[in-house]
Amino acid sequence: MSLATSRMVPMANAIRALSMDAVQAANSGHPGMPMGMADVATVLWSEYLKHDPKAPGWADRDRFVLSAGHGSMLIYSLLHLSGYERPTMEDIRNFRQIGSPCAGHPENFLLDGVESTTGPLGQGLAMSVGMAMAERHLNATFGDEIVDHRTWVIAGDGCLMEGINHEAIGLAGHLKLGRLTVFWDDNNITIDGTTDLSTSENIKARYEATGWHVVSCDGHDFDDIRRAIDEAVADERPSLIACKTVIGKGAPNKQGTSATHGAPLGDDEITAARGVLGWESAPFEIPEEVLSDWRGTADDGARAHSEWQMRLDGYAQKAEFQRRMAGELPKDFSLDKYIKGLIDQPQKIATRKASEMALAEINTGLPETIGGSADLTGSNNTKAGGIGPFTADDYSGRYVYYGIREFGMAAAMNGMALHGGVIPYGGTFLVFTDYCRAAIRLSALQQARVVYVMTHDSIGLGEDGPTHQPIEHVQSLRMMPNLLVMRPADAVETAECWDIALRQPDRPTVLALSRQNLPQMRTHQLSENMTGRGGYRLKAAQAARRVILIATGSELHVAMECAEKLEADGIGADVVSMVCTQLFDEQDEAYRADILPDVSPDEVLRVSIEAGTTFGWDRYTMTNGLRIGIDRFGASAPAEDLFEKFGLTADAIVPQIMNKLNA
Ligand SMILES: Cc1ncc(C[n+]2csc(CCOP(=O)(O)OP(=O)(O)O)c2C)c(N)n1
Ligand SMILES: [Mg+2]
Repeated sequence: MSLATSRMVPMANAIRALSMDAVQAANSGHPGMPMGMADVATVLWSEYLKHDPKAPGWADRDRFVLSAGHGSMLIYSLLHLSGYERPTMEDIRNFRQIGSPCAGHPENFLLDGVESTTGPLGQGLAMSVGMAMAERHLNATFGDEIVDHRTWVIAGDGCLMEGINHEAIGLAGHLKLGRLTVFWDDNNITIDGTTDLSTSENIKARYEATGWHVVSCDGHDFDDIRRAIDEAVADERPSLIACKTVIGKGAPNKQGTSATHGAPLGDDEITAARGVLGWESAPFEIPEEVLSDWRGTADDGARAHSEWQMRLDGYAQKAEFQRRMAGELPKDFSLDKYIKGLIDQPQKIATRKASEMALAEINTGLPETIGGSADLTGSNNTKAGGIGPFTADDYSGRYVYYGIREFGMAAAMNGMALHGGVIPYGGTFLVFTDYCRAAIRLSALQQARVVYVMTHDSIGLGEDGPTHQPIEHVQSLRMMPNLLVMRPADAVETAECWDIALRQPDRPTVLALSRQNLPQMRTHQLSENMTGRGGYRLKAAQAARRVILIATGSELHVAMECAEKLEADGIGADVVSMVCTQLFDEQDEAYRADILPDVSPDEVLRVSIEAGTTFGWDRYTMTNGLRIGIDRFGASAPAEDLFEKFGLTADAIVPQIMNKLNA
């Protein structure tokens, strides 16, 4: 139901007032964008957005993504005004201060109703593509009665200028995600000034060329905004609504300029804006009738929610739907039997192949997985278990052909994971984690369960050479908070890694997998998922222990060969498989001290072996230890020749250990 313009104006001005006052109080923040988009947001939130502020987690709610995350006061205002429990006015007063959920940029884990963490421009829009994909997939799985919602995005010039925009809209256009609508805050302003400083692009033509429906409106005219949204909703393509707006609208001397983008307006300008807007309330006070109009807008959503709840209650698959939306694995899901089969019949295979075999089990046992690859399906071995393609004609498919869009894939997977109901995984070459990195960082920050299947994890990929051979990648990813980086050594560890990754409701995992075949190191049953310990002793010293070899992935068998040679000389050597440093670091001190005892290198020498940078391995070898690795770019040659060239063989490593022991 739409209210009279005379009542809509103060509703929008409430957003403007809260935004300029909160930014002023914090002495930092971005008033321009919320003030410019206040009218569009008011129409969207009061008349179109399907949500229930009293039940922010309602599964069939529309998703709203503020891709222009710097305008965070816009969403904080909208949440407060429409009646969410948080943010309270006190939270808004404390905008950008310690402890306030009204952080500088919206963070999904701080506030219900903030669907994704935004701020890195372009990624919000790209994540919304994943949300729209998850919605269509669940719709195809559970039907219109249970899943039928839209994804709305507010994006700025910056979001549309970023390279990821191209990947994201290309995917959305191809997949005909008609329930996705992007409002472009077409204000001609970015930080440096007017957009003609840096772009002459015909954005509407680009979107049209990508299969989008495009419509324009005056972003300060409620009726025109409604008309544009109605057109967007009616069109079966994804829609871009170009909203012509004035940044900082309402600030009489600064509006329309980049001065309003990211700085407080100042007391004088705020006073002048109050005059122009006819806003007489003190800072952080909303007139009762305005608040009441805002709160009333939630009624439709509450009704839709209760009608939906009745449909769900009568739905045969209710429990399964709820399980998936809660992100819980089926109680009987287990890879134990599969792993036991591997132990009974050891396999010498690449870990990418082992991953495919594990995925065949996983995709059969877990209907919620959605796999994919950035055009490397046959190399990443990501299509397994008989899953079919996710296409515009069949959204029930569980395999996404992302095309050569690594960043877009990673961001879309974030959107899917945040949407809920699905567990996304996707592959490319490990070296191209660099292309995904900004999205991997957001997976970690947003606590999203995304599994990155990154194959060709070292010089072991061979002939493609240094452009394709990761050197610094595994180690640099290990630095990222809340990300598990796993480099399994064989088929058993690969299955264990998958099991762990799937059981992380609030963190992503990178699986670093080999192209080349690897012997199976785990040939007897151990009582637990050893990979869960992060690092574990694969072999204990037979002679008196003088050496601990710490290796990962394809170098674990090299470490075992070294240990055999050392033992033959009467030098006892442990071999530790350090599958996941993050999980190892999380073990209690007694466990870590047992695996890596804190004794002097004269007694026990620690040696790391990994076909990548040695940077940082002193964390486990200590300064006096020995670090075997590759501190230069790789080379193009058959893998075996490269391992020899770079000294990653037992014959090359053992003499170095002997030297060190005898020094
Ligand atoms: C990836 C990325 N690069 C740079 C920034 C810093 N930044 C924040 S807002 C902004 C300008 C964005 O312009 P626009 O989207 O038009 O926002 P408006 O000024 O209209 O609010 C920039 C460069 C960022 N947040 N993310
Ligand atoms: Mg702009």
